[in-house]
Amino acid sequence: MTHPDAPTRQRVTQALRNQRIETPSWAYANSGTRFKVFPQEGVPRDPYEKIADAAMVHRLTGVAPTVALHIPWDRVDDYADLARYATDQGVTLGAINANVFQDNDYKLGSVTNPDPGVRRKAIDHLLECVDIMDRTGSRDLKLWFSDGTNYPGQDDIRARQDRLAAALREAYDRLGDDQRLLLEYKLFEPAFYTTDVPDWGTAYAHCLELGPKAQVVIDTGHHAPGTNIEFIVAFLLRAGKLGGFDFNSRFYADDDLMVGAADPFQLFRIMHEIVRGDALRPDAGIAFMLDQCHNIEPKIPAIIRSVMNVQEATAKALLVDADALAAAQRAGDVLTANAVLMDAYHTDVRPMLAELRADMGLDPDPIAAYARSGYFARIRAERAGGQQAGWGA
Ligand code: LRH
Ligand code: MN
Repeated sequence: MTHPDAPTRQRVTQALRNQRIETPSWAYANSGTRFKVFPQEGVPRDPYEKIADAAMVHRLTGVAPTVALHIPWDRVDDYADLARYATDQGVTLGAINANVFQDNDYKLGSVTNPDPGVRRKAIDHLLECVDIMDRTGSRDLKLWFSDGTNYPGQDDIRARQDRLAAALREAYDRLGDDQRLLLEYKLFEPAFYTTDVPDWGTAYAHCLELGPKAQVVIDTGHHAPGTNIEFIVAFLLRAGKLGGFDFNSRFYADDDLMVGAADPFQLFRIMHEIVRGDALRPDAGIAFMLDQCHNIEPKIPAIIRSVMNVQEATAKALLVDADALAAAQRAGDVLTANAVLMDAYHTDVRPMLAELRADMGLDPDPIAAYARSGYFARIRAERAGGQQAGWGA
C-alpha cells in the first residue's frame, strides 16, 4: 500500500498524532552491564535533569509527554515539586516503578523472602510507592520482582507464591480508585533456577486473583527465545488484562536495546495486534513505555530514535488493509492473508511521519533537530560537576 487513499491517510495520521509513548527516567542516566558501566558526558545528576531530558524528547517528537520514575533512583524530598517542575517542562510523571531488587536484605527474595521481616520491609516499599503516586498524580504502580532461586530445593516454590500473593494483595488494597497495579514478568535473571513471576501466565493468574485494577506488563526482552509475543498481546487484550509494555529489543536475553532495533518485524506484529484490538487509543488504557539501557550510544538521540521506531511500526500496522485481511482469513487464503500484512510492513512510512511532524509544528527529522539544537553542548557544560545518576547497582 504505497499510496494510501485520503480517508486511510486521515485515519492513520490522526491515530499517530494521538499516540503516547512514556520514556523511562533511568534510560537518561548511566547504565551498563555487570562488566562495565561507561559514563557519558552530560548525563543527568538528579531526577530534575532526567525530566528535562525527557521533555526535550517530547519537544522534538510530540508523542512522549510522560516520564516513568524508579524509586529510589528518583527519590526526592518533594514529589509534588518534582511534578510541578515536570509540568513546567511540558511533561507529566508517569508510572512509579518500585525497586525491591537492590537491597542487601533481598538476597533470598523481597516479598517472597523466607524471613517475614524482610517481606514486611519490601511490602512497605511498595506502599511507599503508592504514597508517591498520590503526590505525583501517577496512575500506575509498576512492579517487577527479581525474586527467585538459583538451586533446586533452595526454597518452596508454592510457599513463595503464597507470599507473593499476600504482598500483591496488600499493595492492591492500598490503591486509590483511579490507580492500577501493573505486574511485570521475566523468564530469568538475576535468578537462574526459578523466578517467582517468570511468564505471562503467572502474572495473569495473580492479576485475575487481585481484581480489575491489576494488569500485566509485557517487557519485550523478558521471554524465552522464539516466544510469540504478539500471541500474548492478543490473548491479554482479549482478556482485558494487558496494562502496558516495556518496549526494548534484544538479540539474546534482556539486552534492553532500542525498541525495533533488533527485530522491527516483531514490533510491527505486536502493534498489529494492538491496532486489531483497538487498543492504540490513549483511553484504551495501555501504557506504552520504553525500558531501555543505552550503554554505549548517546542516550537522548537513542530515545528519540526509539520513539520513532515505535511510530514507524505503528504506522505500518495502521496501514494493514483490515477488510482485505479478514476476507482472505475467512476464505482460508493463507498466502493472500500473509501478503496483506507484509504489504503494510513493507510500506515506507517515513515520509508520512515526517509530514505529520511538520503538520504538528515539529521538525520532520527529530534526530537532526536534536543535533542542531545545541542541547547536548549545553547540558555537557552545565552538568560537568557533581555525581552522575545511574542504577547504583
Ligand atoms: C527488569 C526491568 C524492570 C525495571 C528494570 C529497570 O529487567 O525490565 O522493568 O524495573 O528493568
Ligand atoms: Mn522492564
